[in-house]
Amino acid sequence: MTQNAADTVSKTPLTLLGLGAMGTALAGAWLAAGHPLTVWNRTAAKAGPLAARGAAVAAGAAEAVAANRLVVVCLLDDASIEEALAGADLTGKDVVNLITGTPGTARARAAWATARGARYLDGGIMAVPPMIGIPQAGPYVFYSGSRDLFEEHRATLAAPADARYVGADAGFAALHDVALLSAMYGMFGGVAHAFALVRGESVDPRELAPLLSSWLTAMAGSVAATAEHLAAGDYTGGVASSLAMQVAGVPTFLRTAEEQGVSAELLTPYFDLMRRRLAADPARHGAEDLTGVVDLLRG
Ligand code: FVH
Repeated sequence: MTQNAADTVSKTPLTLLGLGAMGTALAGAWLAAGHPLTVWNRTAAKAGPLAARGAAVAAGAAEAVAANRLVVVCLLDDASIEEALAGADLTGKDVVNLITGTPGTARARAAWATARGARYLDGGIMAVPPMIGIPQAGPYVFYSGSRDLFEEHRATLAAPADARYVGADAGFAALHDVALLSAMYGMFGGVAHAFALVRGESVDPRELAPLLSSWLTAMAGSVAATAEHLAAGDYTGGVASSLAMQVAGVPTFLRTAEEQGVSAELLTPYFDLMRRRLAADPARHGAEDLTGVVDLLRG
């Protein structure tokens, strides 16, 4: 991903709006890869270290947008885009929006940019700032929207993190991003419950940690099994742990939480869904795995 600054002449120049934690990391990666870079940030002082590394610093967002055709936006949220770009001329620009937002927000922002004469690509960053520019850390960004924009700027976009195009619907990058992050928060919830169970006992959390990590890694295989079941429309193939067996075990989890003085509030919504699925048709659903919960969530 990183290349010598000597390559600068052949590299696409670009503008980056927003120098928070993520914007600063992105800027560093583009500079390291030799891209001429113009930056703007509401709090101007944050641009100082990047200026010292060769970035041009614009006095305002409109000036920064005017500097280059490719304009990457990494501000806090959609409202900050509205505010920052209110006076900018987007005619003929290629706007890449990297804020974390909803699919609906992305689609609306795509329509907004298109109406102002720009091509639009939305991005969902699957990385935290220290991973940016470090390929071995596995950073990548989901992109959706204008395929022409993506193909034209693919190499530039891939300098900080691998670039993965997921469709012409501008909302799809956000959809993929939020889907993955939602699963992550479910995992965080389970981990918090596990640590709460052992807290106060003579169990060192540092000894539980590797056990938790390896168990969660082993259980990650269930993701592919769920996908296969959803694709097949049959949730009973190759089931090792039936819904009936797992629902029978629910009281054990609830009683253990009670014995340990731990609130089960992170687990009970999921257990309730498991029970509802089983109750709807015990004979049929009892032989399934947990995939049926997906159907209940869709309503
Ligand atoms: N950091 C992370 O771990 C995650 C990783 C995944 C992607 N997210 C999203 O990336 C967007 C930017 O995140 P960030 O980490 O850079 O966020 P901050 O460090 O808080 O910086 C926010 C920047 O936005 C500027 N800003 C805020 N409001 C306005 C406004 N009304 N007008 C103009 N600029 C605004 C702020 O400027 P300043 O406070 O320095 O003046 C920062 O440049 C975000 O969508 C994450 O969800 C990050």
